[in-house]
Formats: sequence, C-alpha cells, structure tokens
Amino acid sequence: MNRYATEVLESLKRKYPWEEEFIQSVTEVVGSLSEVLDQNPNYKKNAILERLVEPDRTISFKVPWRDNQGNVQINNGYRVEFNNVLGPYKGGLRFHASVTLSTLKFLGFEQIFKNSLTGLLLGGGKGGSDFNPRNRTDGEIENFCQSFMMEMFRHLGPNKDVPAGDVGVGGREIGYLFGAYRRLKGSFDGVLTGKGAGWGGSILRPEATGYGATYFLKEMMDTRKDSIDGKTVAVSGFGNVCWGVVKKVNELGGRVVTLSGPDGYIYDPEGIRGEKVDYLLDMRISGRDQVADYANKFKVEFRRGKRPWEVKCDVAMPCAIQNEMDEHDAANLIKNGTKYIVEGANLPLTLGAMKKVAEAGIMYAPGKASNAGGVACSGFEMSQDALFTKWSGAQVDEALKNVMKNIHTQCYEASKEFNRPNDYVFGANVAGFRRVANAMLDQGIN
Ligand code: 2IT
Repeated sequence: MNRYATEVLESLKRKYPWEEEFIQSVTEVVGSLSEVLDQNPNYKKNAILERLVEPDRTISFKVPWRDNQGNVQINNGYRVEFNNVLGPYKGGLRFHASVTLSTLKFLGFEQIFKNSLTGLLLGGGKGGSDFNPRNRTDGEIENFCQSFMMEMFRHLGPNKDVPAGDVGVGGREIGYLFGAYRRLKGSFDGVLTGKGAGWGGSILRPEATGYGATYFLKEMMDTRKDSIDGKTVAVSGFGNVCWGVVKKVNELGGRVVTLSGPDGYIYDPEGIRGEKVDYLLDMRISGRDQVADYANKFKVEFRRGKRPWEVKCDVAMPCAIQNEMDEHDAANLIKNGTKYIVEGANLPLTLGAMKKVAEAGIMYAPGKASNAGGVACSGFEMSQDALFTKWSGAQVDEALKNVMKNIHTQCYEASKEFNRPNDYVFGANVAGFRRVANAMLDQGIN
C-alpha cells in the first residue's frame, strides 16, 4: 500500500482500536487507492484521507420509550454525518440489536463512496439504534420511532440530512418517523426517503436496491456475453433487498433457491415464485425474524444454523448483513463453481473472503457499487419531493437502470485504466473516491 494510505490507516487503528468494523471498511477502501494517491500529490497535501476518515459530526442520544408491559426501555440512538461535499447527508437508519457507533461509522463511510458513484447530489451518513424490533408490536415500534425522532428531528432537513431505511427500518417505521418529524417541525419536508407512495414516496423505492443489484449483475454478465436466464441464484436475508432481487431475477428468467434469517436458511430448489414472494413481506411484518416459517408453510428444507453458501449456484447474492460470508463460505462457493458474487448488503464479505474470491477470479461486485440502486432511488425521491411532483414507475425504472449502468461503466473503466481488468472492488473504490476527493479539493479546507 502507498505510504500515505498506510500512515493514515495505522493512525486510525491507534485512535479507534475498538472500532473493528469501521477499520475494516477503511482498510478495504484505502487498499485500492495507492495508484490514485501517487498520481495526484494534492490529495496528500490537502490531507484528503485524514479528513475523509473522520465524520463531520457524530450525534449520539438517548431513546427512552415505554413497552407494552408498562416498563420504560432505554436505547441508544445515533446519526453519523460523515461527509456532505456532494450533497445533503444521505443514508439509512438501522434498528438492530448489534448496532454500535462502530457499525454506523463503517456504514456511513461506505455510504460516502456509494453515493458518490450514483453521480447524484448525495453526501454520506448513517444512523440507527441498538433497538431490537424482534417480537415488538406495532404500538411499541411506533412509541420507539416517536421517541427516536424527538431528538433526531432537529438535525434533519431536506438540504441538510435525509435518512432512509436500512436493516429493521422499512415502510412502517419510516411512516412513524415521518409523522413524528412533521408534527415536531410543523412542516411537511422531504426529509426521509422510502416514504409511502401516497405521501411523497417514490414508486419502486422498496424494490430499488434489489432491482439495482440485479441490473448490476446483468451488466457484469453482459461483459462476458452471459445472461441471468436459466441461472441458479443463492440469496441470503429475507428483507427488502432480498425481496427485490427475487422479483427481478424471476423476471429475467433466473431461479432463486435460498433465503436466510438468523435461524438458518431454506432451500427451495423449485425457486421462490408467485405467492412465495409475497410471503417474504408477511415474514418481515410478523416481527419473528426467522425463515423457518417459510419452510413450514411451503414444505421445503430448512437448515438450522447454516448459511446458504453451501448450495450449488451460479450466482451468490448476499443480502443480509456485514460479514455474513467468510473465507470458508467463499471456498465452498468456489468449489461449487459459482461464477458471480453480487453484494446486496453492505460489506457482507469479510476481508478474507474478498481475498479468496479475487484469487479465484470470480466476478465480484462490492455493495458500494451493486447495492447503490436503493440510495439512487432515494435521490430520485428527493428530486420529486423538492418539485412536489411524482414520476411514473417506468420513469423511475429507466433512471435506475441508467444509474446502475453508469456505475458499472465507472468501475469497469477505472479498473481498466489502472490495469486491473474486472477488479470491481478496485474500480468502485477509485471512481467513488475520485469524485468526492476532487470536490473536497475544489471546496477548500472544511
Ligand atoms: O445502505 C444503503 O444504501 C441504504 N440503506 C439506503 C440509503 C438511502 O438513503 O436510501
């Protein structure tokens, strides 16, 4: 690695040794930047890396709320406003028991480059809470969201910071959060994305991440004169991203054979189609957080405590959570002849898995490129809200396709430029970094 990048990384490790996930994401990005940093000494001279790895500000607050038993519960809430040189801070809110500040710093850092790749005016941020939605009632979710927004609202604004959903935050939660914001602020602002289609949301936003990832897969396959038609796809997760992938893969003639949850995975060799697709939505809203229900309902195999990466598939699309595919899983996929890995989640591959996959020559799309369709559609939602207008589904889909095609081209071209053909990790990091770093140079030290 270039000396400057190494120094910045080492100093970060000394400063935040406990922020493992954040260090992992920075290591992943700066590992690609040696040539670009060598090429343009202005980056070092202006301390671009040092400024990029430190969030503009981190908001941390208490979220007290009352549960159905009448007990007072306390959770931690956060918003990491990382970088806004390319637009308002933009990125999801994650409600999950595992959420820490390190998780949100890693997600916020990724988001800067992802949002940069979309070509839209979107800065990078992320937020959330260690609130665990599992087995909570609708009313409890509402109480929690209202309390969360009681602090969060003062930091938001349509040109300032615009959160969205992420793991544990879907249309229902965005509804409660938006209602609370609107009342507290006394203003109807386009301040959250993923809103209901009837009150400022964009058509196709729920599908956009999964559709976008599948469009990215298609672009990659096109470079090899290959196609999704007839391919077997293993997917993890059972949430929003997974649901979009299943729908689009079906439409393009592929077959999705797995889903997973914290309890294990299901194997449905005939493919997840028809009413089974809609059942994904029922599972999420049930709050039970398990996929065994699918196996019981449709009489398919359930493998408890296992991950889907042991099945034979042409394409693997991890759509659940960070570090859900390790070296061992990657070795299994390689052994089984998997040709493509496309990330729907953020950083689902460990650094070890990424290394294995690269060595095996698998076509591998990192999430900051392949899952950017979600935030891109959020960008479209912001444009619609700003003009008090509404795009048609066809218009959104066309714009989404264009963004994904353009991200693919940027990755492909950047990897070619530095003689690393088909290295999409390298290409995504370089292209994402250059746009944001050049904007920082243009805008001076701040
Ligand atoms: O990881 C992500 O890109 C998201 N959770 C979506 C962010 C957004 O602002 O739509």
